[in-house]
Formats: sequence, C-alpha cells, structure tokens
Amino acid sequence: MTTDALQHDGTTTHEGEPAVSAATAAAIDQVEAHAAHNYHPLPVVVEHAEGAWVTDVDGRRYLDCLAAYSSMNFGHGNPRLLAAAHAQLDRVTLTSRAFHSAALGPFVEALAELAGKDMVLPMNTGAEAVESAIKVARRWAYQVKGVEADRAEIIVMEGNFHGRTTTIVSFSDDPDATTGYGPFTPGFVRVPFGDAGALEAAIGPNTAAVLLEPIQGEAGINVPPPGYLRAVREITERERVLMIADEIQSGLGRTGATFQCDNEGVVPDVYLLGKALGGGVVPVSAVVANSDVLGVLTPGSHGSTFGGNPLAAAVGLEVVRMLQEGAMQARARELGARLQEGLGALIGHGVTAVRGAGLWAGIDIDPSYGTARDVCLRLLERGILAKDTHGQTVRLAPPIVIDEADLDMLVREFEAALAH
Ligand code: IF1
Repeated sequence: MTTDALQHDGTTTHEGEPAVSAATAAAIDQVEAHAAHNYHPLPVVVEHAEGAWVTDVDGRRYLDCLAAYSSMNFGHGNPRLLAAAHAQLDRVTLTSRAFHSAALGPFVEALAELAGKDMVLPMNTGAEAVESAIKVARRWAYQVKGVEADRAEIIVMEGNFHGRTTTIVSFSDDPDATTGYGPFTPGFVRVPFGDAGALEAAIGPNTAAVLLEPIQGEAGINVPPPGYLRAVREITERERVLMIADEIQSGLGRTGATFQCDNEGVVPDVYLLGKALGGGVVPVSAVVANSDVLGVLTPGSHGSTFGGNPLAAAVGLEVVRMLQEGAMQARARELGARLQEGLGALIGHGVTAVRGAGLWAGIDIDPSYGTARDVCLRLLERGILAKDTHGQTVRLAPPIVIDEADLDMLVREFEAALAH
C-alpha cells in the first residue's frame, strides 16, 4: 500500500512523487492493492483519450508522447479504426481457427502484400509473434536447411528486447528481465548490436536465424551504424540464415516508413509485427514471410485461440489500408525531422545525445540535470507524458497524428523541464 499524506489542498503525495488529487490517489491505491506490482507508472490516471491527447480522472489533459510504446501510432480513438471495430463488433468477434471467418482472408492478403511477402501467421501479442518466429526458424532449420535435430541456434543482439516470455528472456542480457526466471531455453547466441563482423563470426552450421530489432527500443532507441542492416542482410543471405526483423516497435510508420528496414533498403526474410498493427484497439501481431519459410507450419503444429480473430482482422485490415496510402509514413518523416531538429538544439544544454528515426527519439539526459525519470516527472507537471528507459534516456514517440503546434510545444516544454 502507498504512504499517503493528505495535503491541506486535498491533494495527496505518494512517497517521492508529486502531489496528486484525491481521485488520482484513490485510483492508484486501488491498483496498488489489487494488481501485481510489475510496473511503477507515473502518478497519472488516464480516463479518456483522443488523437495525441489523454485526459486524467480530474479532467487534466496531457500530450501523450509514449503512444503505448508505439501502439497508438494512429492516435487515440482513430475514427477509421473505431469504425472498423464497431462494424465488426456487430458481426462476429471470435470463431477460433477451428472454422474459417470472413474477416481473416482480406486481412492476411493485404498484410502480406504490404510486406511484399506471400504468407502471414496471425497472432496477438508481440511476444507471441517472436515465440512463433523462433519455432518457425527452428523447424525451417531442421526441415529445409538440414540442421541436426535439436541443434538449431538463433543469433540475437546484446541489448535486445523482444518480450517477456520465458524463452524470450532466456536470451536477454537485462538482469531485471531475467533474474529469478531460470532455467532458461538454450539455443541462442548473443553478439554485439551493430557489429557485422561479430555476427559473421558467430554463424555456424547450426545457425537457423538472426533475430534483431532494426532500431533497439528498450535499450534506448539505439540506431545501428549506417550500412549495418545491409551487412546483416548480405551475410545471412550468403550463409543461408534467416534474417528476422522485429519491427514490433519500429514498424508501421513510426520511423517514417512502413518498416524501419525500408529506410535501410533491406528486405528481411521475416517481419515480426505487433503493437500498432492492432491500432491500439485490440492486440494484433503477425509473423510475415514467404511460404518457403512459414510453410513449415502444418495443421496442428502451432496455434492460438485468438490469433487472427475477426475483430483483430477487421482492425488490422484498416491499419494496413491506412499504411498502403503512405500518409502516416510521410507525416512521421516530416514531423520527425522537426522533432530531431528541435531536440538537437538542446545538446549541451541538459541533453548529451539525441537518437532516433522518424517520430521516435531517445534523448540522453546530462546527469547533472537529473535522471530521465526526474525529467519525465517534470514533463508530467507540464502536461506531457513521456517514459524513461535505462536511467538516463527519455524516449519520445507521440502518435503520428500529433499536430505541428503540439510538437513544437513538446520541444519547448522539454527544454523547460530540463531547466526544472
Ligand atoms: C513491457 C519495453 C518497449 C518490443 C519489441 C517485442 C515486444 C516489444 C521490439 C513484445 C514490447 C513493450 C513491452 C512493455 C513495454 C514495451 C517496451 F520497454 F518493454 F521494452 F516498447 F520497449 N518486440 N515492448 O518493444 O511485445 O508482447 O509486449 O506485445 O513489457 O514493459 P508484447
């Protein structure tokens, strides 16, 4: 339970955090009393949201600069996505894959076409897409490449984040993600992110795939050196190793392209998609590849109760249709350039580095100005929602629908929050 001190103005303070209203404190206490403490959220309780803005239980508005870790690329309450969801709600929402549903075919056909591939495995969460890709890569290694049974290896990156399941954290190098969860799944080799030579040296006869984020999100919006992704593509092609791009956070317009791989002129063997694929309305994820890879899945060899459900398919189809138009990608490019320029001017004035692509930025805070969480708390006071990662980095990923005036206000308030 939290330690509340009721202030004279009716606000309460949670240890070490800014004063909040009684309504906010009550909501926080209720969650703290009954939900697992696997998060330490900022002291704000959202009740309504529209576009790039959210409103808390006291009616106070905040600019959402996290977008649910890039799930809300198309804005809260996107009219096209809600219309698609509302229409499907009145038809059928779930059949399981034991039967066909009319909504699945149009979605998987459109998504495959968007990715330039010919097959889709529809799942629900990002971690499920990653787990499914690990199983597909292993089965492909045994059945197509001819790797000895149970010997397949998948090369992953130092600093990776691909989800929270036991197999995925098996190859994490983040103690917060791994401590106390062993024993771990074998068959993974970790190499430094951005080092093509190390990757090449790690490939052996049992290597099935390389799994990587084109830009590492949780690690702090780490952009690899120019040409790195191209080198990964060339090496994996030559060594007959699957290149699996986890675009769950970097994809679907966030970096100013349909996929971050597009920005590097790279086409991976497998795309992993999630988050914004469901438009922030329902969980939708997918493994997208050609049938020479996904064809290793046969009836009964993989599945999911909700994977490819009609409601998910209807929303996912509308997301794909929006991306096929290209306006979201173009907007992320234009606004992203404006954001990077504005943030770049803060280097040497409380900011030590700015990284990112499109409308996605990682800003390293000079420790003499506080921690990233300190800056996020100051931004909260100023009506901006942002999230820190790994101590000194603030990540910004507003919905792509944010308008220019709000983006400029964001940069001004970020500068002011540094000066606290
Ligand atoms: C949390 C982080 C981001 C992802 C990539 C797969 C997944 C994620 C590149 C799994 C999920 C989420 C998970 C959420 C917070 C957020 C996160 F801080 F955890 F690391 F975005 F960076 N691949 N990322 O970023 O997708 O199963 O969650 O749908 O776990 O705290 P999921």
